[in-house]
Amino acid sequence: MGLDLRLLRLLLCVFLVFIFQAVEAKKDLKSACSTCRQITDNFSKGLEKTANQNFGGGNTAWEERKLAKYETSEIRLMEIIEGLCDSSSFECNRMLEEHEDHFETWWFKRKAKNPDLHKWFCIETIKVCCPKGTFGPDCNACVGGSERPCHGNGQCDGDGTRGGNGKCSCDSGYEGEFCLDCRDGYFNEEANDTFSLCTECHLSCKTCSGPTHQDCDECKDGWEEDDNEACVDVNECTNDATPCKEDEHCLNTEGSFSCKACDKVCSGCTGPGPENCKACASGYQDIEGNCTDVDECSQQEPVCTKEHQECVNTKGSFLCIFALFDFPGGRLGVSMELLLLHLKLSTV
Ligand SMILES: *[C@@H]1O[C@H](CO)[C@@H](O)[C@H](O)[C@H]1NC(C)=O
Ligand SMILES: *[C@@H]1O[C@H](CO)[C@@H](O)[C@H](O)[C@H]1NC(C)=O
Ligand SMILES: *[C@@H]1O[C@H](CO)[C@@H](O)[C@H](O)[C@H]1NC(C)=O
Ligand SMILES: [Ca+2]
Repeated sequence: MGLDLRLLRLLLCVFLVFIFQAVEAKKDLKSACSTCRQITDNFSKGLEKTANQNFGGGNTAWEERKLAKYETSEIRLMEIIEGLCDSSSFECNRMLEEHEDHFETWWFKRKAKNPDLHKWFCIETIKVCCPKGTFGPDCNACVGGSERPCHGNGQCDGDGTRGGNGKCSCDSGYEGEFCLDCRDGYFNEEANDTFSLCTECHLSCKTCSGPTHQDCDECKDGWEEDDNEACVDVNECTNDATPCKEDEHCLNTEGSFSCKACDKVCSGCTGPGPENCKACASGYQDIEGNCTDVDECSQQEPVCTKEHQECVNTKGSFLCIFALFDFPGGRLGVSMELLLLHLKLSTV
């Protein structure tokens, strides 16, 4: 029993490692192709950069006679190769080192017949890439065919590389193995066996068969069908049971609603500002429909009762402060006013 179990575990481990390596290898094949493409792209850039160049130095005439023309010279090739890889790009330098002789072969022997370096080098010679629209070790056609992979509505996994599985990941709005179906929230504007155009529904529809709010099959949350079977906004704010908290008022929006804080003079409100209070917050009183600050300091009953205390009215409240400003020369009225000013600035 114990031995069987151990064997089973070992097999499982081997299996997992195998799978892991397979996955890694597939990823490697994709990135190898992308490295190769960068190299050949940089080769084209190098060709452009050196297009109008000559042999350096003053003795050009002599050198031109002595050596091959610069255009097809080894010197030009070396100059181009030097600029292919960034020194920090490990993958690039490794690939270049491994295959540098291929560049010489192409430069001196194959260029005329195979002017497309990417095709000759990456696809046909070192076999890390595939032609566009194909994928995998044998460059098989992507799902939907190599002409229009995924019927033009998605990305074929591994497209143009020796990796991937050729399956589609569809663009937004499309779904299905072939990216011909429309996702919820989109409708088919045009379709045949090989072509599909999905367009977004009206924002009120969850699903639809056309572009307007009358073409919805089902309304989105926050919308409801009216008498004409069109989806219209639900006004959440007319409901008796308001969806907002007590110190908030409800604001209806298209497809939704929001809750906004009441003005600070209100205790509950039906809208913004001090004019929509249901009742006044404490420290405020209703004066002809407006919630107005109560001046506690001018009430008959004094609110600050300790010795040397002065009452200072604030919006919605009041303060009792010690006013010990009795100097030998008398009270400092100016200082008191400054103090009040300061208090107002910091409490309003
Ligand atoms: C291609 O050349 C550019 C500029 O010389 C460089 O920044 C880039 O890293 C090169 N590509 C690679 C893969 O090294
Ligand atoms: C499908 O529709 C597209 C776009 O209208 C058209 O180009 C294509 O020829 C059609 N294919 C078939 C098989 O009808
Ligand atoms: C209520 O307050 C507003 C803003 O301060 C003011 O314009 C309005 O005249 C006031 N209404 C009454 C009835 O006092
Ligand atoms: Ca609404």
